[in-house]
Amino acid sequence: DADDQFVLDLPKVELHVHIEGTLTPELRWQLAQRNNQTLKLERTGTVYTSLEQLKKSYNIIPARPGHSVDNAEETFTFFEAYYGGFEVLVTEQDFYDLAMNYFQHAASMNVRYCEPFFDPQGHTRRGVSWDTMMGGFRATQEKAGKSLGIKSKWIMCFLRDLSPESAMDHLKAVLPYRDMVIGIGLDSNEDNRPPSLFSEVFTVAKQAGFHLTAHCDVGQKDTHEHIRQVAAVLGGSGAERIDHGLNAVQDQGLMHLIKKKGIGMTITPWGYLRHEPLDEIFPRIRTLYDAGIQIAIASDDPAYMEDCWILHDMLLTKRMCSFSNHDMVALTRNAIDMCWATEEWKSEIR
Ligand code: ES4
Ligand code: ZN
Repeated sequence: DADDQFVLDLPKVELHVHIEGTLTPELRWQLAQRNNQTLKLERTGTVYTSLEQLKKSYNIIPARPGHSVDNAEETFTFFEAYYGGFEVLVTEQDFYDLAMNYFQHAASMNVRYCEPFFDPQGHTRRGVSWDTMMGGFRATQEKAGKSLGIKSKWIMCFLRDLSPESAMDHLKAVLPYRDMVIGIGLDSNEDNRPPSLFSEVFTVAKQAGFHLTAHCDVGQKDTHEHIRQVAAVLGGSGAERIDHGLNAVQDQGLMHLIKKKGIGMTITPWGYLRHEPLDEIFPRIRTLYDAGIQIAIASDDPAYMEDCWILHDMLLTKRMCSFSNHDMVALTRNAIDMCWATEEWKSEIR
């Protein structure tokens, strides 16, 4: 309807999307064919012999309401599915195609600037070279800038379930590509992996001029302490953004800290429904917004989230938070304010 069209037409900035999380089953199938790879589920040895079968593996557990998962043999946890997908990314062309598929989707939703995450450790540990990975990303970035009108900068994430030493090695290795990379993030499995384990490498990254952010997902153990560390410790005095951090609403001290420091939060609503019901999620988003904290709506891992991209997340948020068109403009402005583009780029979007 007209309101949906209004949201579609908004010039968007996307600040929380994992490029590897945009690998659709169709593209994964195509890349596997091109690379002569057999697609299989390592845990059970199941071989995927058709695209239809592969698509079922995107039904990840725990299931959402209305998305039943009845055969655990053929289903993944999110991390199994996500890292399983990495295997088809081998050549520079694969990285180009992955990113171009995202940029095309993004352009169709009127995304004008984005800061996609990438997980280099998930590639270097399979023997992929930096030049392969970054060469593909660079070519896409240039092409998307020219032919799709989307500007971008990359955010390199450290896998927090790997060591801080590995993170430091990757920070050093990305320096030759630093014109492409604007920031450093922290993702992967948060269990027993507090951000403070990575304080040193984040401090070095900040000194090297990178912007900083880190994930504090919903439904995580110790989430309030993790949020506090991102807000107050990383980089010496805290990161500029928090990815997710929705549980801050339960802690007045954290709310105050985030507001006072002007920390922006990226919010990916569709993903949260895997952890908690609608009526837990949306009132919290509304609380952050009403408290005047900067939040930006984004998509996280669209290929693994029922093919829901930033537009769907925005429409869902609008409906469930009862946001007006005016509020949706304000959310879009937040994303522009929170992004790490130059003032010149920002003013082109505003
Ligand atoms: C992620 Cl949903 C989620 N959580 C943590 N790390 C991630 N990397 C990509 N998607
Ligand atoms: Zn994420």
